[in-house]
Amino acid sequence: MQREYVWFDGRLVYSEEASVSVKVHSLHYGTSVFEGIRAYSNGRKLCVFRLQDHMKRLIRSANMLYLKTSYSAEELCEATVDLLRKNGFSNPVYIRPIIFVGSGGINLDYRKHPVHASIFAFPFASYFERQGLRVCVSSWRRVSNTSMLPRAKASANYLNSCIATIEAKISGYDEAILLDQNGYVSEGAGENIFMVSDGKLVTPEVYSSILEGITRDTVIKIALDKGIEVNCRPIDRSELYTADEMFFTGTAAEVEPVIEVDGRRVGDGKPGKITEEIKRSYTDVVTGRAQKYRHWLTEV
Ligand code: PY5
Repeated sequence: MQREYVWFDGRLVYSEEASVSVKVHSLHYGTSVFEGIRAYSNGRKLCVFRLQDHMKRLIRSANMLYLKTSYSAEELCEATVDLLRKNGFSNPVYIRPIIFVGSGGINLDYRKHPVHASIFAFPFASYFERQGLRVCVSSWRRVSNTSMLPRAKASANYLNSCIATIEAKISGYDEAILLDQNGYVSEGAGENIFMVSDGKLVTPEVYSSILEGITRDTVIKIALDKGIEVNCRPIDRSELYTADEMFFTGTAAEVEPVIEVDGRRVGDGKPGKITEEIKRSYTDVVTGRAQKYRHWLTEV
């Protein structure tokens, strides 16, 4: 078996060599930021989808948390391509870059602590175990701007996502939808959410404490290309129960239909037509079949 490589602080090393101490600050306080990126085959080569946009968001997340990394977005993009070349993974691949605070004591002000960066990748097909999800509105609210930084893809935010996911699964659902502090729909535990109502797409605006998803942005552009109107606005919980169609978007989740919310069927309880159409177009875009969006692909 071929040994797996990981990019760690500027070098490609064997996976087992990329290890850290139990003293690292990020293990104790969640002081890290990360990204989730995918690469798909275009039939000839593996292509990373919107690599630059993901790495820019990573650096923005780091800056929001006073995390000073010595690597630029461009350097991290190059490192990703090197890593994928070195590993020679089969299609599709999930890529996980992380910037984290290292060892330096238990003080909460970590600005003088060392900061590490790493990227690993692995073959990864679907995030959800089944197609067409049964979901619930969580009893937990999405982290808000009054206490955290929802815009940052910060590891600490994910404890909020984890507890909501586990609560939903214990109750027999596939995924949780979190409301924002004002009671409006925010997003899934690890995805953005869209509804289809009267042929239009509706998705929460950025002010509902969402992570501004790159898949969300991709889907909005795909919908507008098709002449489908997109409204970004607050969504009431009860509106979820009247939607014709619903789906999640995310790098891991891709475009995933939701067929039931809180025990109520969405539309006729099957993945909707517009959802399926957008899902097909999304696959075309990420696999290089859509000429217009080839600039989003980085060939490995
Ligand atoms: N909202 C949250 C809370 C997320 O975790 C994600 C992505 C998104 C929205 C969608 O963002 P994007 O479209 O830019 O991926 N979640 C990660 C992912 O890789 C981690 C999931 C466990 O999809």
